[in-house]
Amino acid sequence: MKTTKRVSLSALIIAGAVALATVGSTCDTTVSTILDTVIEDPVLDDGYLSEQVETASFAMGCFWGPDSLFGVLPGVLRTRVGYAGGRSDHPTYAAIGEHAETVQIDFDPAVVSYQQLLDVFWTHHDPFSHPFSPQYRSVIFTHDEAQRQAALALLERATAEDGRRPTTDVVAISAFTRAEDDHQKYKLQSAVRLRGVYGELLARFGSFDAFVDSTVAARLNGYAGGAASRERLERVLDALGLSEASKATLLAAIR
Ligand code: MHO
Repeated sequence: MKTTKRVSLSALIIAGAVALATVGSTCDTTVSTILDTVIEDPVLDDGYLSEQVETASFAMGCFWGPDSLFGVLPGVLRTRVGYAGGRSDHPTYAAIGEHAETVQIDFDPAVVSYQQLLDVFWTHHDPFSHPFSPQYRSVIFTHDEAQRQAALALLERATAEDGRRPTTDVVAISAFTRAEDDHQKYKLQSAVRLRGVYGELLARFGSFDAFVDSTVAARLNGYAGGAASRERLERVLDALGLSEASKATLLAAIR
């Protein structure tokens, strides 16, 4: 009897530890918070030419979810995931060192502002958490002085409102090393039910790198990861230039 009790207690402890570890590195996301305010997406097809392109980089835990979260936003031109903020020269997933998993976003500031991206960053992770590994820490990597000021102002506001200081660092971006191919657009690449759609995009863009850099792939990776509603998918589906078969696959796979 005693033994049974002890076993179930340790089972509980293990289950708790696993649950905590999962929370700390969750690779999933939820619907992007600014989708209610930024609605029209002029950037849907890859022929869109923006007058300006700005780049933003955020670390906020496992990068698979953030890739979807930002990729689905109007005005986002391209996303890629990689490693930044550490000291080693050629980080890889297996030898990440002190680098943090980072999503990098090219966007048209006439459609979506840096401030809006910052808001999405802020509301989709816990900036007060102490991650169990530097790989999953919270960092705003800034690309210029205006971004730095916006990031510092956000931290100041958050500290004043919450009373605690966020663990988020603000660091000028230096090297960014793109992660291995199998981490790029992970939600789209790994969805068994979307195999056909992924294949169609690879064929359309002709190379894996062109696929990664494509706006349509960024959006579809967003829908595959649950970063926007099904209703929104229905609204934009015809603008993505997909075959009827791929459209049907998407509608069947994404709820
Ligand atoms: N716990 C996750 C981490 C992946 S991630 C890109 C997994 O291995 O499934 O850090």
